[in-house]
Amino acid sequence: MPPTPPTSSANPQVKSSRNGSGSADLDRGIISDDDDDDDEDNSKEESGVNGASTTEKKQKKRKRSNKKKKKTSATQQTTPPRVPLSTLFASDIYPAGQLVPYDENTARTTDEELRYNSRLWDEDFLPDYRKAAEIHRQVRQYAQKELIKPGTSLTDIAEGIEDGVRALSGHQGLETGDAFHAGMGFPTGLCLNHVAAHWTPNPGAKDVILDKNDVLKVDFGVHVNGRIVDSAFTVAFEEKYDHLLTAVKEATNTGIQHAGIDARMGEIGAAIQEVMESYEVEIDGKTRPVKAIRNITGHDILRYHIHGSKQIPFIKSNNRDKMEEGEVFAIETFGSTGQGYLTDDVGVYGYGRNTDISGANLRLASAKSLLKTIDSNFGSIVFCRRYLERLGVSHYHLGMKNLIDNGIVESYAPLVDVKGSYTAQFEHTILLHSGGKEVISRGDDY
Ligand SMILES: [Co+2]
Repeated sequence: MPPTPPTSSANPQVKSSRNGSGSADLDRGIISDDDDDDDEDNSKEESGVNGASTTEKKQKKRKRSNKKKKKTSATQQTTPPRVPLSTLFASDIYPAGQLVPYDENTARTTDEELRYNSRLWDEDFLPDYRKAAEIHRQVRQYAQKELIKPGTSLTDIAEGIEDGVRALSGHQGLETGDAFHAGMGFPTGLCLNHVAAHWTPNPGAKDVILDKNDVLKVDFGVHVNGRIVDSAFTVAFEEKYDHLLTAVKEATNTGIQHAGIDARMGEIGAAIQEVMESYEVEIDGKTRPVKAIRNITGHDILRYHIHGSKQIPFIKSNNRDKMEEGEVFAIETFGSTGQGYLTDDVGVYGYGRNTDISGANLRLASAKSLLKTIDSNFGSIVFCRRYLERLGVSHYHLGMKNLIDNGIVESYAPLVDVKGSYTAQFEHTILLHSGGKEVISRGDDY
């Protein structure tokens, strides 16, 4: 999910909790260079590769989660995915993402044990992040195989993804405060063709049916204790879009490759743009260059906040901000056959609470009660109308308008290039360890 074009909601808040020693997580770290851990989850688990040296701390943790597990003996994920990850991974050890050492000159340590961790993270940081990423992989791979087909409605795809995420995270989010433990990190984005970002089905609107000529961007987030994994992919059924998808996938991987401690945003953007714009596509007899979209960016991710204040452009710029150890980034790129510039469309994607502004001065009763619902169920997590309605909230439009007018809630509009154009997106979340980066959302699909 990209930030909205004019740098909005600059409310970076607290950076994740930064107490505790970094080494407590080491025993969970799976030090391997495997690209795709997905297929090996169970075998790793059984052979104990990950759990060799367990600390006292972790044993305590296991006791807590074992209670749940004994109720079921399932060891395999179901279709549709409904088995909580805490059941599938009996010791609460989740697979690491793709681990990539930094270039020698930026490496802060040569100690393997310290390399894939950071003293800036608390002991739950990595396990929570790896769990969220595994939920993302399992749900998206189910969606790719079973859900995303021509003739399916976008509502069915969105709900299929969201039902999967909530089941695997073990939190339906229906009771007050439950969604803060784990669940959706932001509303499922399902954007067709010239719609690049920030579109999700709304209740009461005419449903949209996926067509075989469509280019669909699927962008969803999973969080565990506020650690948000933000990852997206693009699906097309017709061969004519292959170059567009390849250009964007390679551009995103280039961004990931250039990311690291002290890497500068403008330089990463330049590398992304060069790869992206080396492609052209022929669609229905017309050849068009692939343009890197220039007015949205990748971004850092803070705890419970999908957007921090750092931006990673897809184009060359003089942005000299640097990446730092311990930070989390959504590395995403968008390519387009259109103008490469996005504008707001009509409609609403979702809403985000501006946690800097209090609702103490609100006068309208419907706004006050809606804000209470928002603060007790979403906090700073971006949500959409479908999420309000599944909580039984209705007649919220007037109250919402009042919250928006007072700057307490921000609403997000769909972002579109020109009609008739096609846009594509790929996105991964990366963690900057002290001696290497972890592409936490990497899978064997992308
Ligand atoms: Co994003």
